[in-house]
Formats: sequence, C-alpha cells, structure tokens
Amino acid sequence: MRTETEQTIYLKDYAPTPYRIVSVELDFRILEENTRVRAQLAIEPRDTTAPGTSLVLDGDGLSLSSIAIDGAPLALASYAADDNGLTIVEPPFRRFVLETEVFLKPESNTKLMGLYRSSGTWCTQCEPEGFRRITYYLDRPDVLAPFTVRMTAPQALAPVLLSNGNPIDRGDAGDGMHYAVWQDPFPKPAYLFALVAGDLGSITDSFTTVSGRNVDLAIYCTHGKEAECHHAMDSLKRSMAWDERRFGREYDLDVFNVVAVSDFNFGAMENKGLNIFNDKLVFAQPETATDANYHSIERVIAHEYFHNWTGNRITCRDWFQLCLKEGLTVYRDQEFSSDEHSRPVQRIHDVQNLRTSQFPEDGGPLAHPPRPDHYREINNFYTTTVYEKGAEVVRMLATLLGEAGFRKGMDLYFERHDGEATTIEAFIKVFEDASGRDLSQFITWYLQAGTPQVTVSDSYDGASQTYTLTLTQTVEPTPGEPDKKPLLIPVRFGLIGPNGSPMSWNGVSGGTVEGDLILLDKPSVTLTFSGVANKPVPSLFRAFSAPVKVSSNLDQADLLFLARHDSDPFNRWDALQTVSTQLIAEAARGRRWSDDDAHALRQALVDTLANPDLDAAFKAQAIAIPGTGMVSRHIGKDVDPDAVSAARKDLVTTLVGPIADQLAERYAALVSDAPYSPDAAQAGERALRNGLLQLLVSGAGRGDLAQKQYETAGNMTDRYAAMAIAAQSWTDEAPALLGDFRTRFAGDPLVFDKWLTASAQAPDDGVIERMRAILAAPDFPKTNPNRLRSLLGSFVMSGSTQFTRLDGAGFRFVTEAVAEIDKVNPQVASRILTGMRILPMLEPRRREAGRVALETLKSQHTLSRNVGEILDRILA
Ligand code: 0A1
Ligand code: ZN
Repeated sequence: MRTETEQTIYLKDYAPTPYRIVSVELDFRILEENTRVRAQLAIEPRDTTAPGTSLVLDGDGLSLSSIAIDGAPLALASYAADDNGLTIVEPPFRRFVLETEVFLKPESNTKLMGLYRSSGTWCTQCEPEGFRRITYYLDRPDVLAPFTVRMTAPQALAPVLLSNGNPIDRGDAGDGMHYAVWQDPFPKPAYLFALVAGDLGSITDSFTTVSGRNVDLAIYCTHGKEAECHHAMDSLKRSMAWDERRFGREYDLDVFNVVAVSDFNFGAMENKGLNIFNDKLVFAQPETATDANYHSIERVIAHEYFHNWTGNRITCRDWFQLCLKEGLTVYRDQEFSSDEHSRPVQRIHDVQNLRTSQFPEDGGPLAHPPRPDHYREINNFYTTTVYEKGAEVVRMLATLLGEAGFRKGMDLYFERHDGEATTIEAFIKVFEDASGRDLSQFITWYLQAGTPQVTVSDSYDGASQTYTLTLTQTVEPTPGEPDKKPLLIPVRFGLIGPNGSPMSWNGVSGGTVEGDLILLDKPSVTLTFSGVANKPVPSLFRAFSAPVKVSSNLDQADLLFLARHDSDPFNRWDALQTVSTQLIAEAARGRRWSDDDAHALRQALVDTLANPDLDAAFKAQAIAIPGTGMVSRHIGKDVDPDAVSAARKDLVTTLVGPIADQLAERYAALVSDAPYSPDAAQAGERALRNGLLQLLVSGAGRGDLAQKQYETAGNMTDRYAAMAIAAQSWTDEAPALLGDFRTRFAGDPLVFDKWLTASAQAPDDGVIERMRAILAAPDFPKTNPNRLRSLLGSFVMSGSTQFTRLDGAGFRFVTEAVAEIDKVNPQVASRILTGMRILPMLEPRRREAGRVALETLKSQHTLSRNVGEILDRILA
C-alpha cells in the first residue's frame, strides 16, 4: 500500500516567504463540544514581492467557516481552502488584516499535535508543524510575529487560562464563561505558541533577576500533585541563576509558567514563557520517583528554560537548522548538570547515552548529519544525532576555543542574532569572528553523517628518547554519502609514565599540538615527541574530547594501567569498559578469555571499589559491565545477540564468582537509613549499592538479595532497581516481584510505566506473549505515549534478545503494534519503529526475519508519512 506522501523537502530550496506576518491576534472560544478559533493576522508583502503573488498559508485538517480581509468577507473566487492550507489568490499589495474562523475538535485529536485534551485539560503542542492544525498560518520558524491571545472558556471546567508572554486582562464573560488575555511582546515563530485551559492546581515562587526584576514562577498540575512539583521548581530557580552566571542570560518576561500534562509526544516544550511538560518530567517524590527521574527532571527543566535564549530569542531559519537550538541547548543543560553535580560522572553518563543511542543511529540505515539537507517528515528528525551529537559538536568548539574564547563567541552570537531566525553557518561565523580562527573544516561536523573511527598506534625509541604517535581517521559511508571528508578532531591527551605520573616532553613535530590538545585535521597525523624519558602509555580523547570510536594498539595491561593511573576519570572508566567489551566480544566469537585476563580485570574492579579517592557514583559507573547491545554494536556485523548475551553472562559470572562474598559485604555495608534526598552523594551511594546488586544477582545467583531489597526498600530507586535487576536476570523471584509492584502501585500511571519497562526487559521466552496480553487488556491506555513507549520503546531499545529472536516473533510483535499505533499517533509509532534500525548488523537469518516483518507492515497497511519514511530508510 501507499504511504501518505513521499514528497521530499530540500534545504537547497529554502526561500523566504513572499509575505510577512506583522502581528497576530487570536481569539479562542473553548467549549466542551468544540473550540472556535478566530485569527486576525496583519500581513504585508516583502519589498521583493511581485504584485499579484498568491498568499499560501499552511493548514492541516482545518475547515474554514469564515474569511475576511480588512473586515470585508472574501468572494469565493478569491481564495481556495483544502486539507493542506489556504491560498488567497490576489491579496492587497499593502498591509492588510486577514481574518479567519475555524472550529476544532480537540477531544478527538489523538496525534497530540495542535490543540488537544489531556485528562480534560486543553493544551497545545506546535513544534514543529502543529500550529497549522489550529489556524491557517505561515507555519515555519522564519516567520516571527508578536502575539496577543484572548481565550474564553467555561469557568468551571477551565478556571486556569494561560498563554505566552504576560497576562494583561481577565474577567467574567457571562453565562458561566470567563476570559483571559495574554500578550507576548517578543516576536516569535508559531511553533512557540502555547495555550492551556483547565482545572489545575499549582505551586508558585519567584525569582529576582540579576538586574533586580521580579519574575513570578508557577508550576501547574493535576490537583493533588502540587507537593510533587517542588523539585522541578527548585531546578528552575537554579537554572535561571546559572544562565545568568555562566552565559550572562537574564529572563525577559514578568512570568514563567510550567504546566505538567499526562499526554505528550516528547519530554517537554519550550513555548515562550509557558513551558509544557510531560508530567513524568515534573512529578517527583521519593516513594514513586527514582534518582534517575529526579536527575532527568532537573535536566529537562533546565533544557527548556535555556531555550528561552537558545531557541526562542534566537531561533532557527528552517527545520534543517534544528540542531542550532537543540545541540546548543543540550550542551548548555549538560554543562548545568556538570556544574551542579560531579563533572566526570555527568560526562560518563552523557557519553554512555551517546554511545548507546546516537552511535547506533549514526552507524545504521537512519544515519544523517546533525544538520540534514533533506527530509520527508520533519518529526522524524528530532533525533539523538540532532540533539546529542549536536551537543558534542558544540562541546568540541568549546574545547578548541577554550572557555573564555567560547564565551566570547556566545556573547557575540546573542548580540548579533537576538530576535532572528538563523543558521548553523551564522553560528560558526560568530566563533570565527570572535576568535580569528578559520573554522571552515570544523563545520563539516554538522554536514556529514557517521561516527569517525580513529586508529591509534605508537612506538617508543629508548635510545633517542622519542615517542611516536600515529592517529588515523576514517568514516564509513552512510546512506547517500559515499565519500567522507576528514574532520577537525580535537584530541585531548596526556602521556603517563611507568610509575603512573604524567610525563613531559621537550618538543613535538609532525602536527599541531596546542597544550594538551592534538588537532587531528588530516586523514592521518604522526607526531614525534622528543625528550621522553621512558616508554609512556598514552591517554587519548580525555573527557571524550570528540564523538569518535577509537581502536588502538594498547593491550589489556595498558588499559588496566590507565584504569588505575589516569588523572582523567573519564578515561579510567573508559579503559575498564573497553577491556570488558573486548573480552565479551571475543568470547561471543568463540575465543574465550584466559584465566589471567579475567583475573586482571577482576583485580582492577576490586581495586577501583576499594580506592578511597573515588566517589561512589563513579565507582558505580566503573563496575558496570557493558550491556549486550553495547557489545553487539562493538562487534558491528553478523551479530548473534544470543551469543553475546551468553558471553556477557559468562564474563559476569567469572568475574563475580571468586569475590561474591566480598561484594555482598560491601553491598550490605552500604545500607543507609538516612531520610531520602536526591543529592549527588546519596544518589551515588544508591547507584553503587544497586550496581553491586546487579553483579551479585546476574553473576552469583543472589536473587534472594534482590527480593529482600525489594521488600525493605524505603524509596523507589531501591525498590525499582531490585525489581528490574530480578526481571533482567529472570530470577525465580522475578514474577512475584513484578506482580507485587503492579498491585502495590496500582492507580499511579507513572509507576505503571516503570512496571511496563521492567516487564519488557525480561529475557524469558514468555515475554512477547505477556506483552501482547498487556496491550490487549481493555483498560490499557492505548493513546498515551508514555505507556506505549515504556512497553515498546524499552523492548526495542534495551538490547533485549527477545526482540531479536531468531524466529522473528519479536520483530513481528513490534511491527504489528506499530501498525495499530500509527492509526492513533504516527509520531509515537515511527519512534518505536526506529528500533528496527538494528537489522543490518545482525546475522543473516535474523536480518531476513526482520526484513520480512517490515515488508509485511509496508504491504498490509496504509501508513503515515512518519512511519513510511522510517520504514523505507531501514529497508533501503
Ligand atoms: N523542542 C523540544 C522538543 C519537542 C519536539 C517536538 C514535540 O512535539 C512533537 C515536543 C517537544 C525540546 O527540545 O525539548
Ligand atoms: Zn530542546
């Protein structure tokens, strides 16, 4: 069957609109049955526009009930409206006001784009192309206008009426109705528009900006949830202060509102002055939220707040430039988290996320550059490449320019582009102008897909005391990009001497070295260091200075030496990960480790655990054995996930067996009866304790410990960890723990999500049948994105060996579910389908089973553009 449309949009076709929208007045009349939207758009032609040029406005599924220009109704012949928009054939060749009226049915909007209802609350989502589902408009990010919004609604159903900007009026409208008027003085693109009308509770606070202005803060939520919003409020105030300190950015309106809703396609949205959040990223209390939840809430509150400058005050010219706002804002939220907590632990966390989600995207059929140059469905480009790789590219810029140089460039960016919709080229230019540096090679990071592979070899000549280091870069072809250009790769490094201390050198030749930074700017660079007293071990890509894969001639002994001695905590962690990954990968290919290798790794883990200079959060990361998915990707092709999973289990058992008692003692010693706090110290201890539990359950059969922890846990972090660990190892106790968890928290949808996630990760052969039953249950909320993602998203993304089953049952289950979900919510469906990108790296029989499932999906259903595009790219 056909997909909706296969039209491709190209960056090269960008052209400004022939008409500008000068100002916008919206009038919403919200009733149970429908919502009437009247728009008054002041519009004028640009200087370059020829008289007679049609005005083409976007619209999606709207039906026009009246239309007028400057108060006079339009004759039928002078406009045409269809499902995709409204064309005014010969608009006046001067400024005029276009008035339209449409009626919406938010109740039946299951796509959750435009105006919809979530648990009774009217709310909106307009990025990227949702505004056209509310009114006819030039719905693209380079059309900026000030908005005034009037809304009238039943007082009883919607006592709270919110929109962007500052509130300027409110009052009674008779007949049980009331109204509010909001005005946003900052010109903005329509994707930043928002409206909320509902019966909501709230908590309030205030923030005094650096120049002494008062900002009223509020977080709105379902009644009864107010007490769970304080962590979000605290995070907001810290974000506001941090942006002033670190980037000199002050908030610009009198109010800042956050609203938590239960049905949301993404994490949250940075609408000007009115951020709308998925409620899972607002609500937190120790009994129902984990440390990871607390951390995500803080990060996403910060992320959306930071968008006020990087995204809202300066926005994107077109959607190809999405990473202009997203990569930069993720970089800013990562820096915020680093400054607020532990920098190395945050860095490891972010890199782990990059490696488990972005590297597979960049190395598979869905690879695209951070700044793509074509798309069919823009919603499919809210990807980890745009967000997380985009952040890495900004981080490299900061590494190359240094903290002060980077800040100078950012200051110039805000000064030069405030109020504009701009491009990646303009972003790079500010750093060139501020630093005087040529960044023409650097910009390739934005334009080219694929993870570079850097190969390292070294040699030492004792007689001449010279050390030679060769770094070579290659990038494998990605879809549509057969030839790759060499990138400018910053390699932060150090040399470590035999006693574990840093080594110096007298001189270096053969390439550019700036302090502790090697600039790898050619396909290959060979550096010769002179005056090196002993053979060093190189520590490269410190703090993960570039998003690359590294293969080196360092052996296990060198890596474990780094794990003990490197002054860079990231590389200490990374060395341990590399050793485990290599051992598992080799064993999966039939070459099991030697006793000596296992012993040396075990000893390094034991010593790391015992090291008093390392904190608990770091130790938790250091003792974690890479997952099946991670090792499978390291192998890269013809992967048999069952073999990888078996090898991994074997390694964990081998490592843990001889030290199980010692680990159990440490585990027991970490119990604390201090009242729960999400702070870094406590969260770190819990992470370490749960890391030990993971080793003991999967490596020493200690399911009993998981059961006991589950039963005695005083907070959700420990209770969830115990259940999830038991489920992942499918211990004897696991089914009972899952059962208890489900009933204990019945009625709490966000905790139900945790149960769905843990259930989907069970490795036993019954898991698919159980998931089918969960989905088929009459009370399963089939339209809620969080529920669907918790079950199916976890199944496809967590490296489950049931998803990649040899008989294809996992693939069929997913493609059948995607076909159903696509009818309700194409964005959620296509995101789940991206899990199938794994196919090309699997061994032939699994690959074929997956292909058949995809072909069946394609031939038996009419698919949305969202799902159609992902499917075609995976099958290509
Ligand atoms: N700009 C938001 C992301 C976002 C994108 C699409 C959405 O709905 C389809 C919602 C939010 C952010 O970066 O947080
Ligand atoms: Zn964002």
